[in-house]
Amino acid sequence: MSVERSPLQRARELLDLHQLDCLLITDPDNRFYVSGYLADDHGSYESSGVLLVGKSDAFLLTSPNNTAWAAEKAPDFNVKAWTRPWEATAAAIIEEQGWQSIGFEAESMTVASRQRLDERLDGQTFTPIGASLDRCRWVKTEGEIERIASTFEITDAALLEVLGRLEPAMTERHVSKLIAAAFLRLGADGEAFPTIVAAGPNAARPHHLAGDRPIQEGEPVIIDMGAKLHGYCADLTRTIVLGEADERFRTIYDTVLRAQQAALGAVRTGVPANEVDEAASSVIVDGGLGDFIIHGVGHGLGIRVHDGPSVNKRSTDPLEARQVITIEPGVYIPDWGGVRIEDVVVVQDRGHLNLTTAPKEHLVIDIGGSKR
Ligand SMILES: [Mn+2]
Repeated sequence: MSVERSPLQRARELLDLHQLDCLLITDPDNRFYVSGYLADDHGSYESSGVLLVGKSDAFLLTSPNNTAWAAEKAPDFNVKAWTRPWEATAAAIIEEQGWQSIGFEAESMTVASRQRLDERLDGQTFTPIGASLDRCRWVKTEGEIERIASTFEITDAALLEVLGRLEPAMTERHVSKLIAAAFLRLGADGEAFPTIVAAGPNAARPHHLAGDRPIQEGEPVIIDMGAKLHGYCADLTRTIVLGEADERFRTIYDTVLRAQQAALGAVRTGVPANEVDEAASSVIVDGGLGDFIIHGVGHGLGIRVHDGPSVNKRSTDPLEARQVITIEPGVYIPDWGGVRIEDVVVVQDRGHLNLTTAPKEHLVIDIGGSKR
């Protein structure tokens, strides 16, 4: 039986690795990951909390309004109400604990925060820890995998529900709003990102924002959606056609689907991520569509919808067990549209566990009575 290390234990391992006395955690996603305290931050100028993690003591600093809530969510932390600015409270704790070498997150610590700490401290060294804490998030605990799986139950059910209600001439935005409403009805906290509904030529842009275009029969429609629940994201893409799909769509769809199956088949512990990308892209290249690949096959997913590891031709890092990654090959043809098919899998020693259950074969939606 393997003993799973908690996020807090993993954060503490970084103290030894970087020879630090404490970590000052300012990134909101890492704060949630390490402490369990999930709160909305309104921007780098208005944090909802920061962590100070030492070898034996760990502190969560937050506004006096939030301390009771934070203490409930972060039982391993000594929760302290901050006095503004929070750097004054952080500096006082650092002094009190006698911490000399402090690791910080350069991506989220503002220059102003850094200066305010400097003004209040004397002689301590501050060392950026790079992405080392972000990287801890790449490999999930069993509890995290369960939470991600529940976001997929909602996401997959919402897709099926909305596909059953699609009609020609509905706008992209209308469909996007139906999906958001279905998420809430099914118990999600909200959307992990604004749902992409890209019809016809708009489907040639991977991150098209749902707009006013009415969906027309026979054109490709990319729907990219994900519920958010308890701080974790889902990410699901399907490409559908309302009414009848023509030969061109069927050929392209079939190629992308075979590419996805090849990539899924390549996933397992120890395989360099770029080999998974290559498994998909070689199928697309063989199908004569190589010029229309514009992104890597996948990315990590969890607290952030786009997280590590990247799964593209530049990422040579071997996949690790319990990483959660998307497998989403796509082709994008200007003026015509595109096809993308996305599932999310847990990397396992002998393959993968697919968290996505939404169908992906024959996604041509019969429009029944409304079809002329
Ligand atoms: Mn994705």
